[in-house]
Amino acid sequence: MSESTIPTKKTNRLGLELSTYRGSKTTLCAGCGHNAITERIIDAFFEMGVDPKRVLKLSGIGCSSKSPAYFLNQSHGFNSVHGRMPSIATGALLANKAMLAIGVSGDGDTGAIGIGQFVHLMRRNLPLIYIIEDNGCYGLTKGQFSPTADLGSKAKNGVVNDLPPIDICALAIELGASLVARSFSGDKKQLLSVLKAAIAHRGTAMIDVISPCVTFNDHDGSTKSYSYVKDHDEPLGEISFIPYFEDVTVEYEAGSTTAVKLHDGSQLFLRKVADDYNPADKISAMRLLHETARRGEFATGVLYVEPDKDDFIDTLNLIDEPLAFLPTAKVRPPKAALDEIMESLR
Ligand SMILES: Cc1ncc(C[n+]2csc(CCOP(=O)(O)OP(=O)(O)O)c2C)c(N)n1
Ligand code: SF4
Ligand SMILES: [Mg+2]
Repeated sequence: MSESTIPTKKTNRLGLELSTYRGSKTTLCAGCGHNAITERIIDAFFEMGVDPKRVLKLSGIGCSSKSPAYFLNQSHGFNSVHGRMPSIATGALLANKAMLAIGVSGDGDTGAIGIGQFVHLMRRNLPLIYIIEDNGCYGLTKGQFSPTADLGSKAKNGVVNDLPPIDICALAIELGASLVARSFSGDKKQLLSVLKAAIAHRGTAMIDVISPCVTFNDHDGSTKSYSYVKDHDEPLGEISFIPYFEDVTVEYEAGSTTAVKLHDGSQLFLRKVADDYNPADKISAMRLLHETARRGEFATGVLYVEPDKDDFIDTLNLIDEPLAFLPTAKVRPPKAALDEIMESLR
């Protein structure tokens, strides 16, 4: 299992140790990409100094969906039904908009049984970090192809996948998610920066993390194996992230770096991105995804970001106080108020 790179006794800006951000011991296979993602989530929440009691962890069903048990064990959690995490997240955030919500799903949980809920989640831009631990197969049920498996990719038993994949990032960009990224569980530095940007963002941060399944999908002929992904990873540019609470002035060469100011004031710097790439432009992002996919490559990094887009909670124009804390007298209108509404409908 990939270990955290942070010395254990160090404390963050809340005075909390890294151990506060850990969860139960993993029960996933040794070497599973999902374990490395868990470690980066722990590091990201620790380094951003997020209060674990303010965090809500959600998931569906699958090996990936077990992951929230392995991080932030002081946070609230809801391991939901297969493919139905988006509606649980929507309800929870409507009830308490002060929570910072992180959902972990799988390529099967999202792209197969959950695709209907996923597309409406993306359209709504709910303020949620949505991570897909993408191994191109249903790991928990012994490695069948999932909808992100590439055409022509081979299963361990030699069966060839004869269906084209869904590009989850392209779908999320098209539908309205306001931060869309792809990363690789084996790229610690990039994944950590992407996760911190997602914590700083307000809106749906959809992160597709290629996460090899060592037990069922790590052989020759698989396009989601460690060796294939290492050889075909095309990072969009180097990413650095400066949180709002660190007053660091970064010097960068104009023209070679794109700077993005996120919702909480944190800054994201994308270095050495191609001149014609604009992460605020959907067409740039879609072109990149199509061109790299045609070459059999994975474009990784922050592909698209729209920091100021209204999220679902903003569009509902809710009162400031989270609904969950309102007294009954406020959430249950008296009979007279209901009668008045009924009368107005006559
Ligand atoms: C309603 C329902 N249908 C089918 C299943 C069986 N099932 C459990 S996990 C899973 C797929 C998981 O794949 P993925 O989301 O990619 O997660 P992974 O295990 O690969 O991380 C399936 C089909 C189920 N639990 N519930
Ligand atoms: S079966 Fe695959 S996805 Fe599931 S824990 Fe093992 S390596 Fe990970
Ligand atoms: Mg999977």
